[in-house]
Amino acid sequence: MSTMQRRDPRTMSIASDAQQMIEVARSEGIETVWDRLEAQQPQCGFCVLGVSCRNCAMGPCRVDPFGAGPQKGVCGAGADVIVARNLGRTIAAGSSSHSDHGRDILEVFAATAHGETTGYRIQDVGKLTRLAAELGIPTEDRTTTQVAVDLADRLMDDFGTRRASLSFVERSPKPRQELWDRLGVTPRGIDRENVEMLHRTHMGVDNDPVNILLHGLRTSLADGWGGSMIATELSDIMFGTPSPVMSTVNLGTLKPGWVNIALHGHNPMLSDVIVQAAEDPALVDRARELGAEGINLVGLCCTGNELLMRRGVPMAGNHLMQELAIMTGALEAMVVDYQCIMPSVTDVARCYHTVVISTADKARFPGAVHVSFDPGRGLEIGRDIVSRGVEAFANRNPDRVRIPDEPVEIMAGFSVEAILGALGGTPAPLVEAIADGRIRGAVGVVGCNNPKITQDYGHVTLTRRLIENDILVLVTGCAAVANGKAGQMVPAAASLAGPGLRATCEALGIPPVLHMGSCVDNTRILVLAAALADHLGVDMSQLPLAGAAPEWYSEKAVAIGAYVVASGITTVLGVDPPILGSAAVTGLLTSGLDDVVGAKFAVEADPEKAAVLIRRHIEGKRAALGLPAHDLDQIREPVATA
Ligand code: BF8
Ligand code: SF4
Repeated sequence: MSTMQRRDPRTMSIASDAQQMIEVARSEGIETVWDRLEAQQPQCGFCVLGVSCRNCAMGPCRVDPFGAGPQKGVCGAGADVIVARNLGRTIAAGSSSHSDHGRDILEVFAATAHGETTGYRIQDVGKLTRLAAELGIPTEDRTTTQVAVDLADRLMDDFGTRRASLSFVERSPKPRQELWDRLGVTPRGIDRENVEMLHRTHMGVDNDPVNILLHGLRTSLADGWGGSMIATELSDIMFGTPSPVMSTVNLGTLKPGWVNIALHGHNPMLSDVIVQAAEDPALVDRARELGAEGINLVGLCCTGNELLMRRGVPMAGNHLMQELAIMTGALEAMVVDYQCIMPSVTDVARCYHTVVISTADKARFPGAVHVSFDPGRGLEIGRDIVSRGVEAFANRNPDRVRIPDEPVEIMAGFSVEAILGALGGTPAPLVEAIADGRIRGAVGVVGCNNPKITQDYGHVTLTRRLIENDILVLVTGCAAVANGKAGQMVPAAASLAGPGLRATCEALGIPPVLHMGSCVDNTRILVLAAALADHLGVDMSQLPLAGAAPEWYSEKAVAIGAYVVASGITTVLGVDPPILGSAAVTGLLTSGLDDVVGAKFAVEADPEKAAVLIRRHIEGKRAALGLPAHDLDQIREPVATA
């Protein structure tokens, strides 16, 4: 029996649905992500520190961090250059993923504007008009179609090389724009910055680690104020701007007698038409004919967040739940688009009746059925996919159905529009609550699950400590799902918050932890921060704000962390980034950057300690703004009780 087999599931996840399903995986002999992490031990020490390089065929090379072995790669690159280049490429990969997702949405938006799609329409005409006006596109006496065509054209330009600065950069506070200009990091073209990063990190191009890292900031800004922001804004226009909605979360959202279809990945484009298709009476009748009570759609990962935010579709789980969801034996189909979908899902599905249906031509999964997405036949394809899920119900083995737990309630749908709406149309009440100290500040707790951290422990613990101390928490991605499962995202959870935050939440009927969406929707947090800064006439770096990614794993999370810091918001990571092999890069990111962009990274694996660090940071920012601030010495971790 491996150590993994002996390991207590409570050390693997704090979520009871996961713990139960880990036991099921063991009893059935099915491999999970935790088993594979164990099989990889010990992981390569050079890679952990970021000092290995395979950028060319003179290598691969590695630098000995202890000084005994080689200190340079074959080309002469030392640890600082290698670490900076690797980090630069990681940022480019993350930014590219978000931005290519944004481009896919933009292309469907453009095709919809030209009347070339089925199943899509412009749902939020008000937002379309506001956005067009913001970008200087004439709206008066023009049809929705004309405005949409111009908006699509304008945003297409943001991807290329024709502009000096991305459209949405102007949404950031003026002092921040000036700073970016001075530093030469104003993003120009979304694709351009990513391509330039790949160029700079080719052997023998940019050999100055600081110069590479500055371009890393520019690359990430092209994601945060570019590709991701386009994804969010156009998704709102096409699928509706989220407003508060109640739903449920965890594997208990799967229903025993129903056809269950999970929508997994990141892009709402196809999943939105699947939601429409699942209401088709002919498909519902067919499900009943096969003995099911109906068709139940659930979400996984960020496609799930998109559907939860806009349509209240229940959320089955976050990143580490994707294999376990299949093991319930109650999942007829897992429909995947792209990003964060483990290649292992088809292996697990092979042990059950679950059909994995891939839909993006750029993301194929051997072992899956591929239904190529074509927005021109959106509804037809949506029906085809749902129908495959319905037919799979006939193959279900009821004896293998094990759905753990009852679902937990969650409130989602906090777009910036919804938050400002709840505040009466202006950030003033929130600014006042922060100014008088009822709310100390706000923290974006975002990012993934990572099997190196007990699942959800980082998110839930950090969030709890922050709200207990009157800090409003804004969540996206898998962090949001973790908090939802823990019951921290319903209005009644205000009772968990400190007195000031509690009173504010009770007055507004909102939870102390606000679900702002998927990972591309971290841009909503940027927009909110910019609104607060503009209201106060300061830069974002002066606000009592912080970011945290307690359980991050993905390249996208690195891009997010970089643009959040480049925007002036200090960010705490719960998992070591592979940079520690370079003292220069580590020093710059965790200290030197503060003097450059007014924010920096910190790494703290223990969420109790991370909470202390963040509270001190927030009180420091309050004091600097002349707001009432707590004495930093009073901020300590709770003493552990045995
Ligand atoms: O984009 S939080 S594990 S699902 S990368 Fe992936 Fe991370 Fe989850 Fe959403 Ni974001
Ligand atoms: Fe080695 Fe330099 Fe090639 Fe990297 S770029 S693999 S350090 S020779």
